[in-house]
Amino acid sequence: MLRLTRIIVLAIFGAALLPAVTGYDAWLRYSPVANRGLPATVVRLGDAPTLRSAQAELIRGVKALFGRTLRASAALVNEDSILLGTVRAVNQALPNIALPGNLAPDGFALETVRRHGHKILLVVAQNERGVLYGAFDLLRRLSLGGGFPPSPEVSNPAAPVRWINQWDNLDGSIERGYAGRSIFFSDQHVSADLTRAGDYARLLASVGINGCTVNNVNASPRMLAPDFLPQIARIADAFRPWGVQLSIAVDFSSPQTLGGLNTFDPLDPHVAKWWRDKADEIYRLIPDFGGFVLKADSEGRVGPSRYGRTHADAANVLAAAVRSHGGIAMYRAFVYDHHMDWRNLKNDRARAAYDNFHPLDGKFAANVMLQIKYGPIDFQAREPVSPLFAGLRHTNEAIELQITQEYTGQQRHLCYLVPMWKEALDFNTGVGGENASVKNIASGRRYNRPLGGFVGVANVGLDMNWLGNYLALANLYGFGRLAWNPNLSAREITDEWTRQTFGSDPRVVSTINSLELASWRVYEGYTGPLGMGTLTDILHGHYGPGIESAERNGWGQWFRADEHGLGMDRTTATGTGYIGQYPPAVAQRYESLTTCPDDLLLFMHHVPYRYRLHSGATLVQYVYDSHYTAAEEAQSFADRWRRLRGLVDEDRYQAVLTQLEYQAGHAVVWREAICAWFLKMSGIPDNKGRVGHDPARVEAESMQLRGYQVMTVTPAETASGGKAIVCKGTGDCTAAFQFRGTAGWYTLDIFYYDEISGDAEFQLRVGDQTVSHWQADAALVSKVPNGDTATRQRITGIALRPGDRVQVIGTPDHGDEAALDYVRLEPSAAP
Ligand code: GCW
Repeated sequence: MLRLTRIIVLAIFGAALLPAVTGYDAWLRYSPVANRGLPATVVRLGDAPTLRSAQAELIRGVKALFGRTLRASAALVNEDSILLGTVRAVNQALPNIALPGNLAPDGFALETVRRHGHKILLVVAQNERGVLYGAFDLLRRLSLGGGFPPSPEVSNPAAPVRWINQWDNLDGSIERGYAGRSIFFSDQHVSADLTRAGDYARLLASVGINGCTVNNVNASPRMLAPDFLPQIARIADAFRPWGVQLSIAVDFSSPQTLGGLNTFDPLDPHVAKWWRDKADEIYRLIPDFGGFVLKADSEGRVGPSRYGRTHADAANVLAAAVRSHGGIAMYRAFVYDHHMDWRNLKNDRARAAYDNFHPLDGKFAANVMLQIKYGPIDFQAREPVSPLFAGLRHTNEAIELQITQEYTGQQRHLCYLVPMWKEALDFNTGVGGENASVKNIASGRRYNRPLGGFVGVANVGLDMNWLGNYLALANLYGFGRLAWNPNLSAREITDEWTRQTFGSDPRVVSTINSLELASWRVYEGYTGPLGMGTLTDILHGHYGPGIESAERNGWGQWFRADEHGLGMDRTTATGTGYIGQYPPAVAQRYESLTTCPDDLLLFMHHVPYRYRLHSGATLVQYVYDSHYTAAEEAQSFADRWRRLRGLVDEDRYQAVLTQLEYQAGHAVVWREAICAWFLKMSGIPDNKGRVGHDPARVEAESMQLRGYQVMTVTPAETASGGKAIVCKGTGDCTAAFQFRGTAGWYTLDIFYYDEISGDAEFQLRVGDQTVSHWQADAALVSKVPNGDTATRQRITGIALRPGDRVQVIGTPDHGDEAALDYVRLEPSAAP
């Protein structure tokens, strides 16, 4: 609600009223730093839109950083200057200067040369887009307190394809988007105002991203409609100054549904012609169009199987249509059967990508790329790398990473994914040779492929800070940096991002860096550790705990728990044989319990609850411990952030604090759900006595209720004791109890449910005094009390005396029934 008000206020009053700091400029804030003695003029050799952007961006950045306005020139001047140009243009202008010979497309060099006694700081690149990247690189150095490098430096991208996918629908919604509506579409049209699209392209260009697919891979055929393409062309126009090539996801049945043909068989010549004509039509409108992205035969999408054709047939017909224009066909390897029989212990969704695509290696055209999710399931908090990376030699590959935090806390939880991506990228696939890492395969280096790349599903939205969470923007930044150079370390990337985004105060930098870097493992620790899957509700929001939703259905995200143990047996000896899809070196490590890493244990093996991990703990005790430790760490995030008060501007300080406090509460919800479930399933108690035993808790259903009714929550483990209370009418309801502890200061944690339907209100009263009042107005993904909506309100510094009457008063609103689970009272030090 708050967000919405803000957007409306901004829309009405325009940019002039922007608060001093929003996330809008993300890491491109250019906060003032000490001047590094730059010359006064910036010369641009040429007229290309990206060159113009490079010059304008340098002027903008330097003005913000140093408070001076560089003079813009379109021709060489006789004074010290910054010179922007391609190798060709610079060679012409300065014929006697030797330029670096090893520049790849989009790569750039920074080099100082002399001309008539003047110093020229060269930003030179193989193509114009590279010059823009060089300008951003220079600005990054300046923002971080550095200067123009003293000796020549060359920077080439790891791979030619560095793309973003947006899962935007034409009605303006975004599949798995957590930051508001689409910046591209509304109401079946391209939005009239595309300022945000241009500003997004600027952010992308600043980290070297050169392509963006603007619509959902679950694509609408309307994308290709003749009246729609000119609208799409407007987005391409907004991208072009930033060198971001537009591409679109297509519906494979388009030749029939849109084109009126009686088939969409990829081998039918009429179909092939339809795609060719369509591509020609697109290129007339968008000469730098990037190509097509296709999700076929997956999750209900139609595909070549309809006609008994292969994925190669499908990919190649699209590729042929765009080939003469220099476009590519990105074919998603996320193909699996979501109606699989769970009773068959040999069935395994993880096998699908390899089983489907490995036999087709070598059958794809030269301008096809297979876009492969990093893991074999679906962006879980922990997965092994997909065996398909090693399973292809004669096919162009791209690795698909997910910036939008679908399964990793949906930007409400801090979960910084760069460390996870680094693990995947650095993983040695076991194919042999020096370049056997996933990053070298995906970038095309291992097998000298013509194409290779990185695709990040970002799903930014109209929210002022793009991803709806200040700290989550590090994922977008980090994706771009890794796509450019996957050899950067997570620490380097984080440090760059933090300092550009929050300034260089060492306390701020070290706190934010360490929160970011710890966050993925913490998230994993309170959700589903040991490779068991995230344990979220996979049938609905993919957000809160929903453990059994993964079992006994066709989706194949099974972890196969029973009263004896859990885990998917994927061994070749007794299991699904998935492990055999890896090259022998890797397969052997996973196949044996002795060498399989604990982090992936349950992904690879089925083991009993009392199985001992390498760490020495039993499986079930590890699950308990991991959840308690990680939930405490999540709480420590909020506590550590609090120490930055006054060091970070108030707006961002408060917004991040609110988010981290919410996360700490939800981490407890996760802990409680998973631990209760494991206790019930295994019957093995926690050896530290915590699980199922919390004397500090007063259950709502045991309070004196006025108006409130007791309900059974599903799944049971998402409410303490399986029950909550709801207020069904329109008036207030009250739940009260008498405090019986010792007199002193207390922290009260109120666990309630914040349903999406309305904005219920709560009051906490002690005696006759209202000590806290809050609204349940977060847009959480469910309408009922469950793991998605369970929320904690922490109220500190309350003095209680024996006999005090403590009351929670709930006011329902539009179907949000002010549901309450329990109140926890924890003695605290005097505030
Ligand atoms: O992760 C799953 C998502 C779907 C998505 C699909 C995919 C766009 O839950 O929403 O569809 O992956 O990647 O195609």
